Amino acid sequence: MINPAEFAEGEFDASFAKLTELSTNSAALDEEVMKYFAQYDDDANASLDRRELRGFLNNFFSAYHIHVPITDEYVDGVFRQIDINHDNKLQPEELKAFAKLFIGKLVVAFQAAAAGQATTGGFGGSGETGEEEKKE
Ligand SMILES: [Ca+2]
Ligand SMILES: [Ca+2]
Repeated sequence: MINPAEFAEGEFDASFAKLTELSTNSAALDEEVMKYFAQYDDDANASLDRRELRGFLNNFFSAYHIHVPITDEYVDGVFRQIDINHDNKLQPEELKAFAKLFIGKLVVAFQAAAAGQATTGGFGGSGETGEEEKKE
């Protein structure tokens, strides 16, 4: 999922360091999430819909060279995972809560990549091997 060889020189370490910092500093993570939130909330209604979430995922995954095909099913799976109160919109608080879990997984994936191991993902949604992730 994460291949250090695809990163420019120093980029992998910089990304890894940034993610590690965000995973241990929740104030910094909240701030980062809000920055993204404002950026991708196109219609400025203080919530993200599926289209806006897709824009965010596209950008974020390419920034970190994360190879997950962002299909409609994937976006929908991630969306439903984040939408805790099931109002079909993503509020900043929901995205913050999700970001904490997500960053934790990313750090693990980066650690594995740094150690030269392949990981089998588990980034939520229904992509990849995520089929057995709790489904109701
Ligand atoms: Ca919106
Ligand atoms: Ca919601």
